[in-house]
Amino acid sequence: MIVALAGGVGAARFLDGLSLVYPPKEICIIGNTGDDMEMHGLHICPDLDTVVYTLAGVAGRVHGWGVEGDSFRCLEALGKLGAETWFQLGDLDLATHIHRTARLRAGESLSTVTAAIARSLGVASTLKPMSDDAVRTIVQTPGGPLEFQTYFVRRGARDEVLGVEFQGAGDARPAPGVLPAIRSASAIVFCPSNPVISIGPILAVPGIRQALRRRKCPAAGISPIIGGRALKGPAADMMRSMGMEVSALGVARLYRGLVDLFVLDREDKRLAPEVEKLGMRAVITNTIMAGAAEKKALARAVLKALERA
Ligand code: FO1
Repeated sequence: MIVALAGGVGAARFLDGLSLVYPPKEICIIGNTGDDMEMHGLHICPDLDTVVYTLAGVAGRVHGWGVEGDSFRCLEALGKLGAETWFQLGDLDLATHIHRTARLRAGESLSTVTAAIARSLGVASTLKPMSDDAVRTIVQTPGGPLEFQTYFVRRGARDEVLGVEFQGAGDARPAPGVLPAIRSASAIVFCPSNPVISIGPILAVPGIRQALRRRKCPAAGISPIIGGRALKGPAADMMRSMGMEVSALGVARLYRGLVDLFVLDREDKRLAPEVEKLGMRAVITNTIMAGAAEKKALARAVLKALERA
């Protein structure tokens, strides 16, 4: 079983490619829930949903999140009622949030509900939230603390980031099956996700970082930063604001001791010697997933490198 640590869109694209070249049933995805939120009384899990929709083949094509071709009539109606509309929740997407919220309120755990939603949409891989307990990514800015989606979507990631806190992480327990999956994995992959706010919350859940450090199988990290830029999301701005080097090397430093291989784009091949000094083998390949062919090629390159590790 390959265990993949995943954030949102970048991870989902990689996992889509991986599922095309590796048996999906043999993939266990541990998803970030730090950017979950409550809105309109609903429990929204953007990263888990992005992974599910992508693997189910229904994700929005332009942004990578939400449901392709979704309409926004409910949101329009909510706006007329004076409710907040800055977070684009489509009508079909809302069905997921309504269903999840109802089941959580009835007492089911987030991992049970997540598995059921993934199964209902035809996803063959196992998808687990990092924890069933609430962990919330809080971004510290000069104007005060902001919930992640407020920082990212509502305020357009324009605030300086002084720090990031994963509220509740200290008391959170890994979701059932997360630690056993890591312990019995044949390989571990850190998907090309934001290392600070997508992978960071997963590593902050007590026990997960330790289990990864004690792994008995090879682990690979994939850089979401190419040529000093993030293809998607606020990773580059956040890393810069927090005084980290905005480069694949900066990401590799965050994964020191947790991975044996680090995959970086051809554009960054000059960083390979520095990456290797961190005690991980640098694997250079094209990491831009423009289409199915590139996604599959990246997944194959990662699998090949893991086999050799
Ligand atoms: N991202 C945006 O930039 N704007 C949105 O309005 C938005 C809505 C949204 C709805 C459902 C969902 O699952 C994801 C959504 N995202 C939106 C993406 C999300 O904010 C981020 O990409 C992740 O949280 C970071 O991984």
